[in-house]
Amino acid sequence: MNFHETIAVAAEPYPFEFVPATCALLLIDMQRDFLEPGGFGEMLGNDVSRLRRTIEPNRRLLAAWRAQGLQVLHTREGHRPDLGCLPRSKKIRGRSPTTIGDPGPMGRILVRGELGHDLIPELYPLPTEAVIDKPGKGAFYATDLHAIMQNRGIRQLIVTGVTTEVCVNTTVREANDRGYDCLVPEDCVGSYFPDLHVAGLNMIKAQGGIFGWVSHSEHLLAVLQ
Ligand code: TIU
Repeated sequence: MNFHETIAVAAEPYPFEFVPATCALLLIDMQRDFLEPGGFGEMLGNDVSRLRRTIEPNRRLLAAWRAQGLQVLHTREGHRPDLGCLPRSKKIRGRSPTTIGDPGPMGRILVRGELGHDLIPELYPLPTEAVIDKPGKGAFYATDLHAIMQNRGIRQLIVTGVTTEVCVNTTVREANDRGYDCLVPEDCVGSYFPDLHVAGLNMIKAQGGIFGWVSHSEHLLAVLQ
């Protein structure tokens, strides 16, 4: 693979012009509390198997991506231990008896430094890969992701992770408004809600790719060699 050539990757609504040198793989919130049995997600009554099906495709894509020496970024949703970056609206929304910052099954829920907040071992970052701690759903809000991308010459993102219609969608929209091109491999993103997963992908690729492109990891693996 030539790092600087433009490679057409099969995608909807039309092929994605992949330039490896300027493209990063961005894994969104593959955290224990969202994915693992016994975590916060499951505690809220969600079926974590709907997210766990994304682990293996992400593992394969990440391995192929790393093997080519391409750039990788990870995000984690969570808050400072003092909860200074947790809006009251986010704390009380949902009226759950247990909310962000409270003791949960894997430490304080969505608090930085706690076990449940950490990334799952299957997709653990290498020391060279930036981990962006984000207080919101979008990876650009109140983070240095934009600066990191500018400093590293990143203009395209392959966005994977969870959940399709929440943090993945918000991040793709934020990236789009900043002038970045995003491709979402559908097997590498997941939602607790199948209908919202489909809707989330449709919203990205509708209207000629209004927010970006949707593809499958097999089309990326086919060119990562
Ligand atoms: N990462 C992410 O999507 N956080 C969420 O809160 N997702 C939900 O689906 N609630």
